[in-house]
Amino acid sequence: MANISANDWRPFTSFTRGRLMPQPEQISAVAAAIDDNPRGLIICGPDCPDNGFAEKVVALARRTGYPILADPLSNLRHGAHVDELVLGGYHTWLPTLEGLIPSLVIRFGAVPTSATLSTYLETIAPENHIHVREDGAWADDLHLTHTFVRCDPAALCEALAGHPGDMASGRDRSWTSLLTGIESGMWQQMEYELHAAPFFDGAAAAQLLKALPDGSILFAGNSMPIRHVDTFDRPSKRNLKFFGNRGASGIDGNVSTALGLAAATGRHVTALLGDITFYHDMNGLLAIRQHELENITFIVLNNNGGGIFHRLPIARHDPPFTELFLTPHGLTFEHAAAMYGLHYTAIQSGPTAASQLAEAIQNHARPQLVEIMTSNHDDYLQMNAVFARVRASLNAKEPVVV
Ligand SMILES: Cc1ncc(C[n+]2csc(CCOP(=O)(O)OP(=O)(O)O)c2C)c(N)n1
Repeated sequence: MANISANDWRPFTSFTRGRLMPQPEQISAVAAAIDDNPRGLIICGPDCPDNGFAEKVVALARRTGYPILADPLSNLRHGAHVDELVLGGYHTWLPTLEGLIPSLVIRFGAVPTSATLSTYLETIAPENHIHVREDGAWADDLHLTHTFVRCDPAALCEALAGHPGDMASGRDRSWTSLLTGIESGMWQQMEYELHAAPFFDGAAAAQLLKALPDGSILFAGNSMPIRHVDTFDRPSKRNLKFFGNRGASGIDGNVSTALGLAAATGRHVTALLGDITFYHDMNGLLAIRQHELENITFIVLNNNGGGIFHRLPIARHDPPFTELFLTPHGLTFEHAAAMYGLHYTAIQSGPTAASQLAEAIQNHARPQLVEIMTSNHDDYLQMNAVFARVRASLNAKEPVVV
């Protein structure tokens, strides 16, 4: 253990926590479930542990042939551990999987970001649903869990990956290759569709994800940014860490959280935020001067309101939709950038927007604010159109075979 008292400063009270190691009977129970279920799925939600878990859960996936659906906030989508079993495109392709059902789901972490994934799980209600968490916190609002295993997930995965049982021999290779095939076909098609579509918020997120500097951190704000990241972030071997405030307090404090990450880690942080989220916590920008932060880039998708609300039934009732839900403000943030000492770039939607964004991320002085002017309604329409086209193409290429 580190010599806590040798630090220059220390908290009033220090806490240390040991690991809750899996017991032999816990390991054998999960191993037996794997033995009995050749068609399985591993789901890693937000807040998976950062103690070697990524490598160990991938080893378990290789051993069992169970693909991993990795939430962007699980921090499994990027890193040296990533291989073809780490899937990130499921929000788009899951609805095309009609008729194919895994009989075992092993879940780690908190409730996944993707509503499509939740709907899928609710619809198929897998016969065996195991949830593993060390802190014991319930994170299954659908109440599908049959077995809750309370222990260190990394230690459990390690024990299972090296288990002497029969786990590998019964695996359903056609299930594994079906999912990995749909995943790679989906990304190919998505690339094509984004290229063909006019620029919109989702396309900005996709462009940003490709341009993130290696070794950096992305903070994805609540509302649509984290959902766009979930949709457009393709797993890779790049060294990236993602953070978000899901389940904390909505759009509160997102600017401050991103700045806290920059101050605490010293790594470059890119914060992708909606305009209302940015505006709501704009006072937090003072921390840039107070802590002399240079390692921060804010990318604000200024679609003039809360675009997420187009996805709710209230959108069909205007008034009061525009005034009370969408809340357009007509502001731009150039003066706020000047006030808090941020380098400022404005990008208008259009054919050159994607390249301007890539340029701004790579080349401009920091701290900086890049404001992208988009339309909340166009984002809604384009997202629906892109989903429909990609899913139609997957259905056409991948006839559903059980
Ligand atoms: C503190 C707080 N107040 C209100 C809300 C309700 N709320 C959810 S999303 C949202 C609008 C966010 O708009 P924006 O940041 O522009 O993102 P977009 O929806 O356009 O992606 C609001 C007000 C919330 N989540 N948290």
